[in-house]
Amino acid sequence: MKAKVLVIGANGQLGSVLVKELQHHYGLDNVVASDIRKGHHFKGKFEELDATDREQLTEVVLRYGITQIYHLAAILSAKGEADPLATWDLNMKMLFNVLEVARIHGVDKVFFPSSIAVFGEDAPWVNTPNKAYLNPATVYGMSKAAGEQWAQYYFLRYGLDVRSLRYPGIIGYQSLPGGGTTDYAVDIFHKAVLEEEFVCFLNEDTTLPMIFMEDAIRATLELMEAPKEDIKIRTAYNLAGSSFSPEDIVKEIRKFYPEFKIRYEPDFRQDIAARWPKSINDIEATMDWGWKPQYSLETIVRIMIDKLREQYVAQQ
Ligand code: AKB
Repeated sequence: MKAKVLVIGANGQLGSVLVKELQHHYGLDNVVASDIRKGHHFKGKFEELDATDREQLTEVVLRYGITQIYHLAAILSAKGEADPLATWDLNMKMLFNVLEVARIHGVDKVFFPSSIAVFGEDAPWVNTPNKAYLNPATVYGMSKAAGEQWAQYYFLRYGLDVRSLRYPGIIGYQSLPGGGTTDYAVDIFHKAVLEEEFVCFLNEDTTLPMIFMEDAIRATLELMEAPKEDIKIRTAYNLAGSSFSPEDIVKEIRKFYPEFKIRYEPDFRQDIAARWPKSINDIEATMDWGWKPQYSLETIVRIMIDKLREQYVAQQ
């Protein structure tokens, strides 16, 4: 049977890029992009969909005969702290709706993104293993840690093929992140290319796991395409790209913009970052479905600067 794919949260940093890749992969007519707001101008099908509304979600799934759901909508780590209970409610409600609608209406596969935010102070900070203790300190991290358990529950109890990755911070030129602790690592490139000073909300030496958008998209598709029997972890797979700090990025940016200025003004996001791993061990992803990242910091910086320069020139 031909795949019919629904992407929830299609206007987001990852969603807007993933939709195009899925359209390329499955054909324009077989992908339905959806978001709570119109906004992005996708070619192909788009639905204004509030995933907290189970009836609306059911209607879209049935109308298009959806066989795969990529559920990307969530309130992220930094924004989520402004209203903890609302963040929990929203993130969990959307996930339960997706899992229930998928179970009841026979959707073949569900993708649920998790995050390095599931880890907290009691996990090893370096080379954090897949099975490390999870004690997240943000509501977003708590919703992802609980979500992983629910993903596994739906697989074990109902046989629903839910797959998940713990994304590091995603860096891409195609879209802007919103509400995360790793957002600085995209914003810094925009400031560099605009030749403006960057005010960084993390300390200069705060090393975090990051991944280039192209690697993140490829990992997602590779996980979702892998034979079912190869998916041995039904909570979520650790995923590594490369790890670096603001000062590491600055060093690379100054190869292109020697005058680039940065000021460090750490805020509450520094406390969030301080409890996250510095680097991730993703051996299970490598062993089970062949994951291998391709982009180093040096390459990421070169591509980000080239592409953003092109974008800003085209806007003039
Ligand atoms: C965030 O910073 O909240 C996200 C994430 C690491 O999940 N980018």
